Amino acid sequence: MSALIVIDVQNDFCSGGALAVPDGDAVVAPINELMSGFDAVILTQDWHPAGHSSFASQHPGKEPLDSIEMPYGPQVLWPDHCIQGTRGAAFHPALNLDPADLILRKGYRRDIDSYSAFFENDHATPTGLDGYLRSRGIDTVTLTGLAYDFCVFYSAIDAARLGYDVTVLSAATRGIDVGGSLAAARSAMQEAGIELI
Ligand code: VGL
Ligand code: ZN
Repeated sequence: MSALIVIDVQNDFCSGGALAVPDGDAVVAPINELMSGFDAVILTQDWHPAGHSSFASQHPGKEPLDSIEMPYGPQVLWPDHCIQGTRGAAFHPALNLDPADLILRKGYRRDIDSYSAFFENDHATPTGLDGYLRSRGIDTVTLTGLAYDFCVFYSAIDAARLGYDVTVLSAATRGIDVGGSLAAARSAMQEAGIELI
């Protein structure tokens, strides 16, 4: 059984958004096309409370894209984005939501970020997605969405670690590229046995 996992196709990651991924809007059309070809369609939604600890605005003297040490490890700081209930946190208006079986929110705890759809950034606190997929008999996942080198990347690595057969559809993702993160993500995924198409 297969699932299409669509990561964070939200206004704040698209053109005009608070954390716009270059050419982010381009993922919407191919994702809409793909949705009918899977046993399950799952959308994730980055969903932060105002004042989230991943926001540079919460750390005096820090700028977006600076990195800091959090109790759970290193954390890149971001502009305020995807605040719960705001237009920026809403899905891209052209994304087809109707085929979605599950919409999974993440990053909703103030003190910890969650790039991966499977675990928060301590790499230990589960989001519940693994249990959902397993109980539906899903063993094969295809990842799309934003951003290639953050939430798509961490989701793909965790999925592979959890034993899923993982494909990342590059044509349906776009990246941010902070300090070589795009190339690093690509090689780490290759090493983890993830199929990159
Ligand atoms: C993301 C940075 C911060 C993502 C989410 O969806 O890749 N990146 N929050
Ligand atoms: Zn975020």
